[in-house]
Amino acid sequence: MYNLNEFMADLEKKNPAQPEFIQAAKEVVESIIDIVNGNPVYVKAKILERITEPDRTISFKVEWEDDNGDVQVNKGYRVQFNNAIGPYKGGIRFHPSVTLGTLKFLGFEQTFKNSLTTLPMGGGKGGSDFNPKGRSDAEILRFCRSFMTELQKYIGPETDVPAGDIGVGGREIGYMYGQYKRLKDENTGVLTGKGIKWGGSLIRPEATGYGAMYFADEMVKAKGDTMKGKTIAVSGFGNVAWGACIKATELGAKVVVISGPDGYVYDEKGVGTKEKWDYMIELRNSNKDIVAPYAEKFGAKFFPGKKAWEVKVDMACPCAFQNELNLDDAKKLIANGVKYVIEVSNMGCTAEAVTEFINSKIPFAPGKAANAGGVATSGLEMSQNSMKYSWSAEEVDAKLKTIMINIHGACIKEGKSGDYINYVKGANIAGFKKVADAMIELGY
Ligand code: 2IT
Repeated sequence: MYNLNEFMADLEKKNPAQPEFIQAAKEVVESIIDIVNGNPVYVKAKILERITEPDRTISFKVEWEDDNGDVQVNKGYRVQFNNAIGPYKGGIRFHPSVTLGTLKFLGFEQTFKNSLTTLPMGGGKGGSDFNPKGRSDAEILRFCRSFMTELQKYIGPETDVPAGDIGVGGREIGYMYGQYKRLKDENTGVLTGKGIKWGGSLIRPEATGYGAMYFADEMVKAKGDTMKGKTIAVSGFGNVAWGACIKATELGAKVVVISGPDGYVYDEKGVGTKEKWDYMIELRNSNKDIVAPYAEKFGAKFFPGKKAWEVKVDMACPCAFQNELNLDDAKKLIANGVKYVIEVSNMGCTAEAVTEFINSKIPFAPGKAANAGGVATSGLEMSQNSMKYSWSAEEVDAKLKTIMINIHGACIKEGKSGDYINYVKGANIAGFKKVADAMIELGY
């Protein structure tokens, strides 16, 4: 039988100085420990020790030359967390905050998220402490080439299929895939999030945000409510926030707050138009501040240095970074009458914030359920690559929607108690069971 505190103390001792990994593991272990203790097969199989230990962590050196001719050295990683149900699958993050501990948290989360998609994908994550901000196109190209020269030794279409994440979009996937093809002479689609002309899937760029709003729509319906007229606050201005704003608007809701590192804007006319997003993407691509120029151009109110969570809205959607929404933010949102919280970034809320939402009976969707549409559509890209075929946007979108509805159903099945759906518990139990059962059936 497992004891939560003893197990967590031991895990922390084995993984020192990795607070994000411990946070992610604790949330899952808390949700599943009763199920594990109630099943002697899980206990005998030492399933908790096995599921919290990555299969493999790979660390390598990335050397490249900047535009001044100076040599630069970065750290590169790939964490191959668990391949019980399919090839390792998960994004690559380029951000100065990236450490092995960050990627272990993300790879661990990815394992359960990928299980929830119903597609055969294991969990992995990779990245580098390289900071792409302010770098020229030529520097990005040289960095990506060098990163892939090393990474290609460890990945393959049946082994490990990386994709994008923060700091890695279509351009970076292109440069990395180009180098992979140069070295291997293969057209196996080993990365997802590829360009549409060279093996990518329609809908992949918008899939994470679209999927999150399909999930939100299900949450709202489960309360006998509707998305129509709901006001939403969103943080972030990448592909994920963009997809969420567009789909939320299509569903009849209104995104009134959008935030970036320089503060947030309150735009009572709504953020979700193509013209507004094209402008934000133009600013982002030229490495400029986004929120202040947006406010000026579209006559919205700008709140410099403030977080999006102080505004009265019906729905809060963190779409930027881990732990971006803390206990104080949660209390402000609740005091202002927030009705739903959809975590679209990976572990976007601190553990204390999540507990506050759940104790206040606010429907709260964890990232591993709400943002699973991104990797699910990566799975659909893999299917299309294997078939040497491509589906229409409508076909991919319909499959994505069905997957999100099914994930919501799984959360209800495992997380509903009385009239409250605990989506954290539901997602963790549903994601865990499939991986754990597969591990047991496969032996060790
Ligand atoms: O966090 C995520 O699920 C992603 N960054 C997408 C991973 C993928 O393989 O598409």
